[in-house]
Amino acid sequence: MNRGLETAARALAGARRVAVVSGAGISAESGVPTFREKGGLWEQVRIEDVATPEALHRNPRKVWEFYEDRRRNMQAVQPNPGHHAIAEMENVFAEVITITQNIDGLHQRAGSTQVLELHGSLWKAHCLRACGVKRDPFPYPAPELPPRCECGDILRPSVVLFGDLLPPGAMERASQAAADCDVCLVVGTSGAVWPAAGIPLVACQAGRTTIEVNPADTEISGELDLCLRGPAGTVLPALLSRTRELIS
Ligand code: BV8
Ligand code: ZN
Repeated sequence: MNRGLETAARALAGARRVAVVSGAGISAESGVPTFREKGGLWEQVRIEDVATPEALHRNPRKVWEFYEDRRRNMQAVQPNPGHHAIAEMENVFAEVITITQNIDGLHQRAGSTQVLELHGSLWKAHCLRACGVKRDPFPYPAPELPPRCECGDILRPSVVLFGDLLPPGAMERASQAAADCDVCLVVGTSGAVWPAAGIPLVACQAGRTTIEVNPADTEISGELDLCLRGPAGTVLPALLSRTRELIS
């Protein structure tokens, strides 16, 4: 047994409340590309061209093509054992809050019910002019690109672009969950994007046990208590099964 995993399982065995902070890495084994690794999304397109409010106003069709491509690719994608292990944790602990930077919806499809989508969702859209129209769900495929709003303007993806504010209250709820948890699991995130990257640090400052699950070092590894170096799809099921052995 990996010593780090045993220590992590012992911490979880004594926990009532778990806060999970996840990033693109948890969806990697489902075949969803990450952003900043070799061959990642930001090597294929420039953030300035497809993932900022300025890009959306300058060339909404180009932004929609980027997001509609990702919605298309998601049609063949399933949650992986990492997502399922997190969903299963809701049956083991009194409270599990899954705070995700991902917009793919895979945590919910795996069965997680307490999911906080910090960066929005590929499956929602709302009026660019903010006439109040929200489309939830906004199913794939979009009827046209960019899709029309009833008010005559266009719809935008309900995704937090670089330079957008996070959804109102999202950071407060996420920070509260990190401060109140017994254990904070940080899975598949490089810790590069703010303010999401600061959430695990709230758990650290509150003296909670923080456990990173990632094959590689990240920008926040040095702040965390335990780093389990491996893919989420292998580490999380092993961690959950060892924790259950210790609890029973
Ligand atoms: C904002 C939606 C107020 C779009 C995304 C300081 C404070 C506040 C803001 C800033 C700041 N400094 C800079 C900023 C601006 C900016 C920012 O953080 N820029 C970064 C790049 C420096 N932040 C913002 O604009 C935020 N808005 O703060 O508003 C404001 C406004 C204006 C000016 C100032 C303040 C909004 C940020 C949200 C942007 N939208 N996503 C989309 O998805 O298309 S962010 C995007 O990056 C995704 O959400 C993604 O999830 C997220 C983080 O990336 P990761 O998930 O970590 O993915 P990454 O590829 O980086 O890493 C993958 C990891 O997985 C790796 O570690 C790898 O080792 C690991 N891995 C791989 N395989 C596996 C694995 N792990 C486990 N298992 C495996 N099998
Ligand atoms: Zn409208």
